[in-house]
Amino acid sequence: MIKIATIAGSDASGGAGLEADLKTFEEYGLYGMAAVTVIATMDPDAGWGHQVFPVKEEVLRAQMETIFKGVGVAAAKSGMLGTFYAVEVTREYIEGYGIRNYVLDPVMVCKGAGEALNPELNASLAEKLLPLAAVVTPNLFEAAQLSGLDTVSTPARMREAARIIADKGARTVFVKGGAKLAEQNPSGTDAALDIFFDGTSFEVLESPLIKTGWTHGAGCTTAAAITAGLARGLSIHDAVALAKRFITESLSRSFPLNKWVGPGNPGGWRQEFR
Ligand code: PXL
Repeated sequence: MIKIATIAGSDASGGAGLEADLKTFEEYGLYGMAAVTVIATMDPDAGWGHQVFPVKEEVLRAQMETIFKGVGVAAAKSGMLGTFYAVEVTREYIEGYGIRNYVLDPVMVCKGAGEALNPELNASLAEKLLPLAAVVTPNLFEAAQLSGLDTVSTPARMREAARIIADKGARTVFVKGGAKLAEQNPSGTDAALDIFFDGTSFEVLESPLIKTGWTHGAGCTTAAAITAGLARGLSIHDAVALAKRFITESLSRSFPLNKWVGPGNPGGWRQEFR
């Protein structure tokens, strides 16, 4: 059995965070483990507003010992870290255990939460974790934050951001244009367009745009799928390309949880066989 880990927040609503990661790992036939960094909750009496409760450093470290020292992994990803010590602990274990298959999902906001959670925290994440990442998976907002560009809203800007982010140490960069790019560039957009940069050349990855409002957890699922592909021995490029197919399938079967939110459906493809 191939073992894999996520270092991420728990999303109590189940669609994003480590819940999305573990569901995705399962679909790839892997044994998934999780170190919880924060617990995110949503308030049904306050328009689904998010609250984030960090897990104590001591508790995070104990989980990391269990996973990295106690078991060992073929690959790992990080998602919402939420604190400076979570960034530092992640760096220590990924570096200390020589995890080459490390995917950095630079989670800075929850969808709908609006703005960067904490610019200094994002800077720390960039400094400490980008140099360890086999792949970093920013959306357009995160690509702007990581690159320092004002806005990233066109494929040309996505390329420019990817190059800057690679210069900061990431081995490869996967900038996700997705539905956001299509929304911002409404002329002739039936594609979800993402860009992969391997440090030398760019590749545009396109799939049919799934027109749904229910996209909660799409970023987590994409990064988890890339990590799972790496754990299974795919090249970074092939892991990214397969993850793009996986998220398209997942989103094509997304569904609402309530009036505010709906997740993708990583295991949905199996329903065809039930
Ligand atoms: O989708 C970003 C995200 C990541 N991680 C956790 C979350 C969210 C958004 O809600 O709750 C734990």
